[in-house]
Amino acid sequence: MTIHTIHTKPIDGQKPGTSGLRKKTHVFMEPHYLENFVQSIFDGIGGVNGKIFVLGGDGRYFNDRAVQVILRMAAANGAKRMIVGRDGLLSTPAASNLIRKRKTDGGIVLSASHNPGGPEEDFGIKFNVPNGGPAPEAITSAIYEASGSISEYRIAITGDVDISCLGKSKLLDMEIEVIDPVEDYVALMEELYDFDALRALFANGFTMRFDALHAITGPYAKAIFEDALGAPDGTVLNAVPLPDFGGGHPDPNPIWAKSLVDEMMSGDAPEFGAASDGDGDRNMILGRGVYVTPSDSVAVIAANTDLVKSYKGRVKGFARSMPTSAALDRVAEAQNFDCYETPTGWKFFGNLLDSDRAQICGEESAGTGSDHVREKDGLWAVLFWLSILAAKRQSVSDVMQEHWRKYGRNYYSRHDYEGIDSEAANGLMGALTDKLAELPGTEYSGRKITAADEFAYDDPVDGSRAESQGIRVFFDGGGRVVFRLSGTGTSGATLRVYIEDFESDPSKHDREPQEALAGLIEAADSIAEISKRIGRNEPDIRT
Ligand code: G16
Repeated sequence: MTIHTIHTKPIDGQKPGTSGLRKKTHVFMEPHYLENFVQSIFDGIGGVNGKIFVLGGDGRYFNDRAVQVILRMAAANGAKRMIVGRDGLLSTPAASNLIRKRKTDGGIVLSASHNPGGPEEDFGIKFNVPNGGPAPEAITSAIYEASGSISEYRIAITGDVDISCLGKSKLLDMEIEVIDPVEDYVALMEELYDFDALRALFANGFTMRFDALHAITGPYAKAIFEDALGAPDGTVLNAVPLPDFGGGHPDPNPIWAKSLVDEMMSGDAPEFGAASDGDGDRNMILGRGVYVTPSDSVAVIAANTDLVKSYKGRVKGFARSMPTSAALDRVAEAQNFDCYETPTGWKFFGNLLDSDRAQICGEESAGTGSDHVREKDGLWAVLFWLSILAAKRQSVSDVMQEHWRKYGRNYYSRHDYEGIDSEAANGLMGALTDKLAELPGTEYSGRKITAADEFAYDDPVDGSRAESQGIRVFFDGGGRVVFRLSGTGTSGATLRVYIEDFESDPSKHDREPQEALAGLIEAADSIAEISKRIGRNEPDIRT
């Protein structure tokens, strides 16, 4: 076996976005593309000589090939050990857990999350740091810089490594340890939650559906809900991970998990429904006849931490991304806790969790999590909800009504305009930025604007500043509209418009969100000239 040093040239566009580098799969499969980026990760973190890493992905098309390349490159670059999920599989939260538990120097996670998979669809790769979380901006910038000056990469010339069986083997001097991708994660969940109480819930006939959308959480969900907690076979749907996720988008929202939503809205719906995404870090929560927005979900979790043994009495702070609704802030205020507002991207929670300033975090983009790992965690959120339902002995709908009665309701919706022309999208954001100063005091759809700004974040722990993180427009009465461009798409641009309004009167808590928000939706269109600038009258997705 020999080490080859391959001469290469920088490839444009290897700039990590909101969560790692995401491109069309065929782009990753072009000569040197993956290799250049992997070597840039290695160089950007100061080399891998003598270091230990976790490696795995969500099983999407090209996962198997990429794992082999990364193993051969890690060995050629002098890594000491790679801890790999069997068959190259690991959910994102499971990888985060392993990085922390095994005290490694970080990990490489292969996923494009909720984006579809397949030769014509998306692939992605991200580096997680030793705390288990996504690399912060300073590191992603160093990786990007390395990609801009790369002239060679090192790779071992050898056949494929067998990673289909548990155990240890060697590649050059590097040890490869193949582990069960599910085991450590299930053990962590058992530490956090009262599995006896959850078993009793199912033993009493509680009904649930979990849709794994043919993505990575299938085996994890089977092991937890059906094997460990005794839920009947068939509780977990679409449990077999497929390289193309069965042709769908592994995105747990009312569009891509429509059949689950339809079942939950039907007459004989189970009591609880949930879904997760491609790599297992996102979640969707449903009850019989009710969809819980991610912003409400994290608020309900935050309000009920004392119902879960591992959180009782030790939670003192929350964090949410800026576009997430202020429902979480209301819980924090009532409990006299801190609530941090960060830019979009789980990486911004890392310092807050590490410094124990926040213990529960959430994002409107279906991400909820805590300090148990440093990624958002879909199944963790589902188990938290199950624990709430088991303790309160209430339906999801009753939990929500009670929560809104106590804290008020933040009506919320996100409108996505996908695949739009990048120039038009940048033009829209630029024009909005230019008119920020003149917005306060003006009225749109009968609502007065009280403030408008471009969001920037100063990290209270390391003092770093993140600028240009989206435009916020505030209205009287607690209304808000936020505009930003997605950092996870792979074709054109995606404009996200986040609309929120506060209602304290319980007699008005039963409205349909699109209807409750109609005035602000109209205002958002006028302020940003959406239809005029991008030529669309309707968003592609409303969550
Ligand atoms: C990633 C990040 C999240 C972020 C989401 C949406 O999620 O980890 O923190 O909220 O993207 O980002 P954007 O609005 O820029 O598309 P995931 O699940 O895709 O890794």
